[in-house]
Amino acid sequence: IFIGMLLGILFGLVFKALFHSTEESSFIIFGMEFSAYGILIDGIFSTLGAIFISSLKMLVVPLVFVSLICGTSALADPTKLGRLGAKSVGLYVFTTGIAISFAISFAMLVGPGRGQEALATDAEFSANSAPSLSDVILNMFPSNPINSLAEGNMLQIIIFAVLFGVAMSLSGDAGKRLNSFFEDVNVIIMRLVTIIMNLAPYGVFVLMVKLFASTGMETIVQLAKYFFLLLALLIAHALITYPTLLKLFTGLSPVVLLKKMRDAALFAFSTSSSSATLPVTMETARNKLGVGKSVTSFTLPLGATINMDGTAIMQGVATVFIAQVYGVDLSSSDILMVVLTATLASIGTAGVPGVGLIMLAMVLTQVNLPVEGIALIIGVDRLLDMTRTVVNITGDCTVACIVAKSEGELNEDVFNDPNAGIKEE
Ligand code: DAS
Repeated sequence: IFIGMLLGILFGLVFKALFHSTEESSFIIFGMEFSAYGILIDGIFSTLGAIFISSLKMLVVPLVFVSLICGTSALADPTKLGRLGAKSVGLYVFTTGIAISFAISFAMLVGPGRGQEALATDAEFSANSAPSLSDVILNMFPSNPINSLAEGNMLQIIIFAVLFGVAMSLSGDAGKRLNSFFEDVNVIIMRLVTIIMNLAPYGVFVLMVKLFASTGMETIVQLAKYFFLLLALLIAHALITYPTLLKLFTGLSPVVLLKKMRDAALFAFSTSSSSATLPVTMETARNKLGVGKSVTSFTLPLGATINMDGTAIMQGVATVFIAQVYGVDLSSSDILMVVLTATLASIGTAGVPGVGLIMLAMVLTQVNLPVEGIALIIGVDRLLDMTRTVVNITGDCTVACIVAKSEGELNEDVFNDPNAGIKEE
């Protein structure tokens, strides 16, 4: 994808240098005047780019609906939920809320997307009349879930999927049969995500050509600001927020936790998948951090599904960045909507590569921003995805330690033993 982006930028800049105005780019055939811009950039590249963006948007509703049902029905088992679940879910949502609030605040402060005149876009932006909080809450509950699915009303889809999943978990065998059906559908949808992500290098290439043939170097500067701001926020969340919470809630040494996370962090970085890293995360928590079995086997699988602070940080920064590039001022109710949508969205999506970007399409839709804005950042997303996956699992382990300590299920001798869990050579 990164190479697709570089080639697209290069081709776009060369095309802009050769035909910097549409006049130079025109030619006559059979007495008719044609423009290279018209045929190539506004025609072929624009159409192919739009097809790629639509294929990303196509996945959002089924991905959120099915993975949320799977996630909720597996977790909402009342025998399991109880105190342990309430503490885990509470801390996960709390850390995600901190993550996205910091992300949005710094993105609005630094303003990575401010600069050249705003990119033109054909998507009209309804000036968001600030709906009252009660309207926002009321509108979250679907009067007709089929309509919510058809319209892609994501907050309503999320609420319906969570309620449906809870009902399934309370419905004995019927719920179990339906859960295995949705698990199978989830596998197919994840396969679809992989197929679409395989098309990404080509999609990014055409999107970058179109973007850089019409803009130029300025956009690269904005992209660099976005990249480094997001990287800094991800690292800050992992090295400041989590250590502070660990110290505050347990008095344990954050340095020990981060050191023992090394193997799991490297695995998460290389796979970009919290789910794939889960076995390593659980082994680390159990054998190196001294987290008890019941906490390890409940809180960590829960975290791999519902706790994606790194992803929420990306969605906060990316939404503000795209709004700035398109010259849209996000109102306070928009900001609230982004926090709500990104926090709820991060609850249901499985930890696989690139899923955060597909969820971004949902957040952008929810605040009427053009999903095409994803084209701006998709080229640099892979490295950021690897980094935010590390943040996601670090959050999971931090919460697991806090919950274990509060349940008296943390073996501090193991936690403080530098050689704990190291396989005897
Ligand atoms: N790759 C996802 C994960 O596994 C994160 C993301 O896509 O944002 O956590």
